[in-house]
Amino acid sequence: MSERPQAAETEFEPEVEAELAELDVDSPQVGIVMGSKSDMPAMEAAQRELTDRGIRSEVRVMSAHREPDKVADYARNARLRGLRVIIAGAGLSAALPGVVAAHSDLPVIGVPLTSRTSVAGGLDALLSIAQMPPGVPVACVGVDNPCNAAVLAARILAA
Ligand code: RP5
Repeated sequence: MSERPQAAETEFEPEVEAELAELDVDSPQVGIVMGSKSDMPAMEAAQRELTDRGIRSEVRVMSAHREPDKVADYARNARLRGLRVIIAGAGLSAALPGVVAAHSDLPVIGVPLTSRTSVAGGLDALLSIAQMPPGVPVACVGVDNPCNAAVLAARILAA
């Protein structure tokens, strides 16, 4: 019977190992994305909450409708880059959290936001985020409540 070949363990020079360890230590654990710059004043609260809890995060603006390829690339690479949870805030027909969840198996927390032209006080975004089809889950916090998304992300990381 032939022996199955063993996967070779990758060994790096000590300096490279140290650099890799440092990269790992500094890399963000939570990605905070939002559909527009106009969402920034609201979504900054999520980063503040994570920072207060000692959780590293990164913030990016990308629209599921205006920049679909950028969103797909970000979501597909998120796990490889070391992210463990993604918080996605959007207003109006808020497709961003769902599209991120379609391209990544990381937990996605959606934040429905009100914006200048929201209808029914943000109900448009709330339903767009919460009403995902079976098999593509997005956790959904309350309208304009990015803080709760950060608290939930912290709980997921600690679970
Ligand atoms: C959504 O449309 C964004 O998330 C934002 O909440 C809303 C309005 O965007 P802007 O017209 O201000 O860029 O996609």
